Amino acid sequence: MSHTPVRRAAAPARLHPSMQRRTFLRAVSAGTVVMALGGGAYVLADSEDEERARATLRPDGRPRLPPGQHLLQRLRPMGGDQGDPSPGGFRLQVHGEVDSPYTLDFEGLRAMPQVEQECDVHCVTKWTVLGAHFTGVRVADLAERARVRPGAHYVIFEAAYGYTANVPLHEALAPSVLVAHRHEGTPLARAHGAPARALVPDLYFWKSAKWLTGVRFAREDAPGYWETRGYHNHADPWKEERYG
Ligand SMILES: Nc1nc2c(c(=O)[nH]1)N[C@H]1C(S)=C(S)[C@@H](COP(=O)(O)O)O[C@H]1N2
Ligand SMILES: [Mo]
Repeated sequence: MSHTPVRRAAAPARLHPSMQRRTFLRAVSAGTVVMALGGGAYVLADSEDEERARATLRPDGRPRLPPGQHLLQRLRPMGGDQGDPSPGGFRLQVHGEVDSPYTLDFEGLRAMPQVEQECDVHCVTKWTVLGAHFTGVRVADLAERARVRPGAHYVIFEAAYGYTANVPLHEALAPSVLVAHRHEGTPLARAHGAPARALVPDLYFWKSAKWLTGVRFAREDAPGYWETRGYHNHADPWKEERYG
């Protein structure tokens, strides 16, 4: 893993120390690329965009920008143990508490109904990207094909090197939850989970497992990689469910 919970928690404080935030934003302008101390480039959005996003409501009534979040213009690669990025090597196991388990290769994934969507993503390290574009297959469609049993209550996303993330079934079946393989009009970059990742826009981004290898429907909850390392089991950005 490229960062421990302690380093993750420290990163946003370094970028946006709350007392110095105004000074910080005066010193840079929108589009400025800021190199963080820990490495990695941040592209800052305009602070007026940020205030506007705080004041704007989503169709579900929640603010566009969840509490404590700041805008970035682009996804920031957050690291992780990269799996095989080649579409040829891709296998997605859809299994668990289902009557019809199956495995999809990349062509199989592309043969499922494709959804193109615009959505916002929120990282627990306090950055948000508004209006990101992804293409992929709804977890709801994968579930329907697998004939999920009534006893299933969770989805466990399984990824390379044993990374997992747990999501309550009813939330994983939301239309915005995808197995995504394209981002901003191009195949997913390796750092962002190529060839396919989970996308759960309305929970903190750690739930969106990159280098996805499986979607497991489960009777019992199974806290995953970050959930067993001090992070919240549910991860709702509007409730600031950051730490467990
Ligand atoms: N397999 C895997 N998926 C992962 C991670 C990881 O370490 N391994 N990190 C998570 C975290 S903490 C975040 S914030 C997002 C970051 O996605 P990005 O690198 O595309 O911005 O991926 C999530 N998915
Ligand atoms: Mo994260």
